[in-house]
Amino acid sequence: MRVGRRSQLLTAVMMALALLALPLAGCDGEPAPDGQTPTQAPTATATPGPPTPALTATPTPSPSYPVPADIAMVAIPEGSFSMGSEEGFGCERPVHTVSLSAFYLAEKETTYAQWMGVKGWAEQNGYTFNRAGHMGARYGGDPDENHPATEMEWYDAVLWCNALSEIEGLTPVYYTSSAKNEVYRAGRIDITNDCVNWGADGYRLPTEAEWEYACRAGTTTEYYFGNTISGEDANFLGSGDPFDDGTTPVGSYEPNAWGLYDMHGNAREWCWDWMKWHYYDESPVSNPHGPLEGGHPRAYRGGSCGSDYVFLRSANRESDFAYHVHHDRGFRIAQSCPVEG
Ligand SMILES: [Ca+2]
Ligand SMILES: [Ca+2]
Repeated sequence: MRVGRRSQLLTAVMMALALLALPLAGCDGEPAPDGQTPTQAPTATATPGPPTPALTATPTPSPSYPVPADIAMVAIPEGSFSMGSEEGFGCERPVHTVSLSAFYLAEKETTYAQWMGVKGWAEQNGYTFNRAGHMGARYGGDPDENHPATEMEWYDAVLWCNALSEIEGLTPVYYTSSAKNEVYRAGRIDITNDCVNWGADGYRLPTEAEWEYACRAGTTTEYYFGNTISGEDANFLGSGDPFDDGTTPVGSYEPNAWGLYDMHGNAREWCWDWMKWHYYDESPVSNPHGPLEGGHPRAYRGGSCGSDYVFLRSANRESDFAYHVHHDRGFRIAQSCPVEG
C-alpha cells in the first residue's frame, strides 16, 4: 500500500511539474526585463516536498493576444509651429520654426495587448526582440492589458513598427543599412536616418518635431490645456489617480484638440531622433529628423506617471540609451502620408 500511495504521489507531482513548465516553454528565449533569467522548473527527479496547492490548482494559461485588427490613427495636418520653449531647459532653446508634412499619429499609446499581438506574430515570422515588454508600469496599481506596454528598448519599438507594417502588407520603414535591402527584424542596430524609408507607407516612430507639433495641436502654452496642470488633466507623479504612481489605461483623460490622448504623462514615449542637446541651433526648418550622426541617446517625450509634472510639458525633451528600458516608458506609432504626385 505504501508503495502504491508513493507512486500515486510521484505521478501527481510529475504531472503538476509538467503543467508548471508549460508557461516557461512559452517564454522560450525571451530575456526577462532587467536581465533576469526565468526560474528553471525543477526536474521530475527532485525530492518532492509536502503536498502543495499546485497539485490541485488549475494552471493559468499564458494569455494569447491576437494581432490587433485596427490601431486608431489620427490624421495630423501639415503646418508650421514654434518648437521649443524659452522657459524650459537649455535643450529646448532656441524656439525655432519647424514645418512638417502631414502624417498620422496613433490616437493612443501602444497598449500591452497590441504589443503582445504584434510581437507574437513577429516572433513566428523572423523577428527577435531584445525585451519581453511589460503590462503597464511595474509600480503602482494593478494594470491590465489596456495599459500602455512598457519596458521595451528603443530597438524593440522600431522592430515592432516594422512587424506591424509587414502584418498589414505595408512597406517597412526601417532597414539594417543605407542600402535598404534588408528589413530590420532583429538585434540592436544603431540605424541612421539614411536607413529609413521616410516615404514608405509602413509604421514608424514619430520624430521629436512631429511629436511636439502633434502634442501642441496649435497651442503655445506649456501644456495643451494651458500653463498649469492638475490631476484632472493627466497622469503624473502624485496626480491622485487610482493607480497611484503607476500607469492608467490608455485614453483615461481628455484628448487634445486633435484627438490625441495621453500626450502628457502616463507612459513616456520613445521618438525616432538621436537626442543632441544643442540640436535646435542646427535643426533644418522642414521635416527635421534629428542629428545625422550617431553617438547620442534616443529622445523620448511627454513625461510619465512617474514624472514630476514639469517633465510633462509639450516642449520637454528627455533621452536614454537605446538599449535601456524604463518601467513607465512605451511608445506610440506614426505613419507617413502618401506623397502626391
Ligand atoms: Ca499618477
Ligand atoms: Ca504619454
